[in-house]
Amino acid sequence: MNTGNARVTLLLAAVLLGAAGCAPGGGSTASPAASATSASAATAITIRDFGYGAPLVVPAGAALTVTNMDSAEHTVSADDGSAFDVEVKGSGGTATFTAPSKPGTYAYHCRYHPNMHGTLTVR
Ligand SMILES: [Cu+2]
Repeated sequence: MNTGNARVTLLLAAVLLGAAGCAPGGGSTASPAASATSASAATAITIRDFGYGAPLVVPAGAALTVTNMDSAEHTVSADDGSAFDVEVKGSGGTATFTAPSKPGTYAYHCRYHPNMHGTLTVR
């Protein structure tokens, strides 16, 4: 009888150890780095094929980076003429500007190509 009980105890211990060993492997699914990357991309404008891309929503006073993938030089110029106005050299050139501190929707254009239009929303 004593010997039998000892075998049962050993079996239980083995099962418990096995279950505990499995737990850490099943828990590693989250990847927080992905969300951090998309958050920083929200303050970037990429000009491509004479377009500014999707409308952008940024916090007031955010630092914005503009990258110009076209060969032509472009500008990011607020339609109101004063909120922001930067030139961006072509072929991967970059420029930075500060989003307005006053919340609102700011339409902008390219001074060289008046058919280019974009929208920046400040919250
Ligand atoms: Cu342009």
